[in-house]
Amino acid sequence: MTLLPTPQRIDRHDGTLPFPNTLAWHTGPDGVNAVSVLEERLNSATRFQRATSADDAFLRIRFDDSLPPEGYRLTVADRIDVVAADRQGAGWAIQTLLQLLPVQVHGPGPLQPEDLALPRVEIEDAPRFAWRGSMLDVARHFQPVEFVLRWLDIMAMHKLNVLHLHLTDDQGWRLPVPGYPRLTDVGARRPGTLRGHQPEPVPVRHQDVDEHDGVPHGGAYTIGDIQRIVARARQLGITVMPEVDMPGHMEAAVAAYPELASCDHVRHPRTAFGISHHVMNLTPAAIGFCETVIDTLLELFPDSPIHLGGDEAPGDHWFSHAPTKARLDELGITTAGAAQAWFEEQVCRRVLDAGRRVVVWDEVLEHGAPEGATIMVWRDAKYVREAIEAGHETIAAPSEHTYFDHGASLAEHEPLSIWAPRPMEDVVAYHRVWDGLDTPLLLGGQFQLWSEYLRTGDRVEYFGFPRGSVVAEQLWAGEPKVEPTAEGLAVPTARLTAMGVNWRCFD
Ligand code: TNX
Repeated sequence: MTLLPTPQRIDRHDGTLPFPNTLAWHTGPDGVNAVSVLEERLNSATRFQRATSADDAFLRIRFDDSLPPEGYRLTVADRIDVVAADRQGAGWAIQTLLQLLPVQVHGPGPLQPEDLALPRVEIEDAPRFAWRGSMLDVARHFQPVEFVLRWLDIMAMHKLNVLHLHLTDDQGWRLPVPGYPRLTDVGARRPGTLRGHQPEPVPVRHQDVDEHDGVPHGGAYTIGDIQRIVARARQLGITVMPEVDMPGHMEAAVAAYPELASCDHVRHPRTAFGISHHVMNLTPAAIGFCETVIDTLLELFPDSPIHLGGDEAPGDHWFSHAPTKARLDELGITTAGAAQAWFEEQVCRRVLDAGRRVVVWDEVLEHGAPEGATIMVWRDAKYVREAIEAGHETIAAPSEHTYFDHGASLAEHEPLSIWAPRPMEDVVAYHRVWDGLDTPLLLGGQFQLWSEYLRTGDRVEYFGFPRGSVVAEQLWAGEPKVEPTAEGLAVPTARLTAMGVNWRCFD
């Protein structure tokens, strides 16, 4: 039995506990979700029933707020006892319980009731980091709501608790915004996609490649879709953090509403990738648009942090776009860096004033990030320490360890992916990022699946796992405890197989 992530402490005792044909459970209102998750997985073998009293229950969940956040104690003796710090802790105890059962409980069933027997154990557990995320880029290639819901199940199995949904980019806008129907119509459909690989960025300043394959690509979520995602995530103990990238990576929005443009290049969402110079303008109307989008995010994603992007926004057009130039002159701003800093101040303030955490990419640090903004580091792990020294809460998502749009190998049978590979050695080394860093400002980290070259859900899974499992392990346990080899990960990958995940086999 390999539990992943590895719990803090596990004591095994002799013997097993068979499951009853009808499982009686007892808990308070905060434990009901956790029971429902267990029931979903086991109901092809066992009936679930609320017990009349705790004494009659086979499964009991109670709460003790002296445990560390998200922590739990799980005892399997003559019955199952869970003591959890909070709702999430109860959910993680259930995920651990599922991992103590045959791997087939992660599949669609049916299960033979007599196969359900638990080893007698006592487990005490809590995560090293409060932020354990994964990022899906549904902007470059759209994924239907069913895929996102399934992804949440895969995350929960790994005790990952933040789904970062990258909802908008140059290539497509997937977020419904009341009053702006063209965003999810014009802005959600591109006429084709770049053939082959994006040309090397340097020294070519202008990376537009207008030629494409002529195969239209599109899709957007409805408000109902978003509500389903948020509700399911909540049931599993996961927060969904939406990202709307601004003021760069906005060609799709500009295509939908040309008044947001800073140049006249954009006719439709971008068909190529790379860094676009066709950023949003900085007129009061454009800032007003961003504020409406932010208000929509605050409403559709209650209690969530809000990610406002801020990466890769070359501002050269701001000085050739007369209305933006006039506004910047008024403000006495003479450089693109200062202009972006001013922009970030406006938009981040909107989120902070609503009492929410606002997250931006590490480029924003360069010209002084707004006070109170959380920095998500991607370019290089060295910025983790820089962000912390500047007093910001920080999330470690460094490309060199956690960008899984880079293939696990560049062997010739592998699918085309973005530039350099990210082999397992680089993933296992992730925890060195926080070596000797003992500060509450480091919230945790996440792995990312940018989807320029990941066109289908199957591809996202292939690039995501098992490297994502190794990140989840480090964020929970603080370091990699399971051997990241075919043997070490045999059981965790068998669980992925049971779920039907298209994970990548070892070389
Ligand atoms: C950089 S990470 C980007 C993304 C790309 C990614 C590809 C970041 C904030 N910007 O737009 O998809 O590289 O690896």
